[in-house]
Amino acid sequence: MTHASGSRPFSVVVLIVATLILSGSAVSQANLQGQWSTLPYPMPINPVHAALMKNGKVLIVSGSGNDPANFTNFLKAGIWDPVAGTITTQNVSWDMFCNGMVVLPDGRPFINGGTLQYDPFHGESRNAVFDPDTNTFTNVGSMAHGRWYPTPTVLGDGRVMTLSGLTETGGTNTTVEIYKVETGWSAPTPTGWTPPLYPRMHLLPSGKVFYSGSTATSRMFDPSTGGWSTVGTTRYSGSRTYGTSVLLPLSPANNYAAKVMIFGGGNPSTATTEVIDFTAPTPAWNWGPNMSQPRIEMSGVILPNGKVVALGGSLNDEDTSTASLNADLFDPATNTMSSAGANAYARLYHSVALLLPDATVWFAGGNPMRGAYEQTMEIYKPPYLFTTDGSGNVVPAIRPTIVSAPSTISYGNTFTVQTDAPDIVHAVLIRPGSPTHAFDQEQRSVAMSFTTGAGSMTVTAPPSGNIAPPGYYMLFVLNSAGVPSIASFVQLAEAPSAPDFSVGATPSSQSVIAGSGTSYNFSVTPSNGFNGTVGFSVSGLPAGASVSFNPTSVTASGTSVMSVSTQASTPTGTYPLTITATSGSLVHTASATLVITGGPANFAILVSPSSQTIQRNSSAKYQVSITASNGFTGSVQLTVSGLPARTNRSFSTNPVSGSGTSMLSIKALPKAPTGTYNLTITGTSGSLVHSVSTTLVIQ
Ligand SMILES: [Cu+2]
Repeated sequence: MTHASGSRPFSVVVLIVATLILSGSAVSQANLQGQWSTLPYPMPINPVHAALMKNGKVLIVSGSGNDPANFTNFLKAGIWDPVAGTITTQNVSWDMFCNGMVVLPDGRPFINGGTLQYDPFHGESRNAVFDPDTNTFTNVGSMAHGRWYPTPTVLGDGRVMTLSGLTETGGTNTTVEIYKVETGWSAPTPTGWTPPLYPRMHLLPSGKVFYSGSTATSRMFDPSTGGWSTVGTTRYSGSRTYGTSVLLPLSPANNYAAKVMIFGGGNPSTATTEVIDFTAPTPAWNWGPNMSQPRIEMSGVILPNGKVVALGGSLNDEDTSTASLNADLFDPATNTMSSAGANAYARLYHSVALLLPDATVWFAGGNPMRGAYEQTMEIYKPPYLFTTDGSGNVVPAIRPTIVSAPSTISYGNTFTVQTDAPDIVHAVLIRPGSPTHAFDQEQRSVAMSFTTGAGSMTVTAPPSGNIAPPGYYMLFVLNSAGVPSIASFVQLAEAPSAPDFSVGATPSSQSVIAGSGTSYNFSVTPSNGFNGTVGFSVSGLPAGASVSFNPTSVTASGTSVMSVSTQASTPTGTYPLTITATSGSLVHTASATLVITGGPANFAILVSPSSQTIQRNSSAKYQVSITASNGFTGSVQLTVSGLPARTNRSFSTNPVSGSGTSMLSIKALPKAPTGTYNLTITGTSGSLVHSVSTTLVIQ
């Protein structure tokens, strides 16, 4: 009993010590090199192509999967959910094996070309988009010619250029075509040179697209002209066949200085790397640090902290016995390589690697022999996911959490990110990867500047599409220990246009005689969903003129009639009118011209009083007024009619020139007949004749 009771504590102690040693040897390096593990479930189709989508799931495109036996009846794609640990597969309607895949700004993977026939391989001209919301493929417009092994590249304006690939008759496609979702494919533009298959292309902040290999001569494409130029020659003398190429992380801290790094390649392969710096007056390739092993059919994955994992491949192409299982971690800040541990399975031709939203790296596939592929999948947890506790034991690092982030951000604008961490030092967008054949056609890292407040950050989005093409990105924040959050997906797009309206007046000019009226139509045209109420005012009217609007306001869209009235006294002239339309803080103006003309020269005649009563043998006096208008200066001859007998009449002034008055005197003689007489006083000036009436009563 005592013996037994004494031995039990001993065995427990041994077990604990053994566990510590085991865990120590397994993870003591994890905070320095990271940690590799193998997923407990296989990949059921050959993962030749993979793209991380906006929902965090990975689209796997296999097509015939490098097996001609599958070509007629077994064309597959799949969706891997890394969080749920599930893989679903579906059929595809044509062979997307050997396509080029990028993700459109709207989040749909775009499958460019594929396999039209095996042995010899001919290229598909078809293209399809995959909708991650419905998990369906839809064909879109075909290219002018086929492409087998093309490289598509998303440009700064969201268009997709494609280069290379074998045509439907098996030759190399030596044209560039550019796809726009709204309008389809451009006409092909000849390159003037023959690119290799799966050329390695990077959109630079300049808006130009850099071709980094596999050949020793590098080139630049200018999408604005369609022209090509040579840029430099690699120090490695051969072709870096199935090496890889990475646009190193961009940052506002150095004004988005661009460097491209190329790794490995060749057969037998090289462990060398080279870097080209586009801020140099004459960019040229310079050696970078060597990897720990040579690699052909390798992968390179950008991590949220800016480091690059170089992994997989082999010394000799498609030779698993020379597989390079040691992974390397390149640090651009120090220009050094360090160990990223070692993965377990040979990953050669048709292997793929992706940064996942949880900041781990997925490594899958490998297909050096037709009809078989590596079904295991491995996960690499980089060193930033580990730390040491107070006793020096390696333990998982506490990760910062993005509590909230907007789903959409726009170029150059700020946005708010809430975190639970007080010590965020880095915020970065990483474009989800889309690797195939040793090159990721999509991955891109763009750091962002930010300010911090209590629990929140105000982050400034990248300034332009050439720095970060439109589309979905993983947003990571990193704390002061370099530990990344799990990513939030954000869509980067042009800022939506604010609702607004425009105005116009028709006709642009109206002419009116002083004293009469005219009108204009004043229209309100909405844009971007404007539905406000617009009121009107006008300035620039001459004296005596007035306007009214009918209706007095317009909501969203419509026309108001602007009526202008004038008086005879309104001065003639040309008047520029400014019509102002106001809806809240939105103010727009339109111009119109009002021309006021005089009518023909004329005069008016008045008499006062309208009636006089006199006795016989006495006189009445009437004042006759002549008023000139529109510059009348003529002589007005005055006459009077309607007088009875035995009366005399006289005008004090006759004729009257222009405006003036004349006194009409009427004398009733002693025997003048009594009665009431209507008198008509007439003024005559040439053809202008105007009359006025008054009354004379003789008693
Ligand atoms: Cu292939």
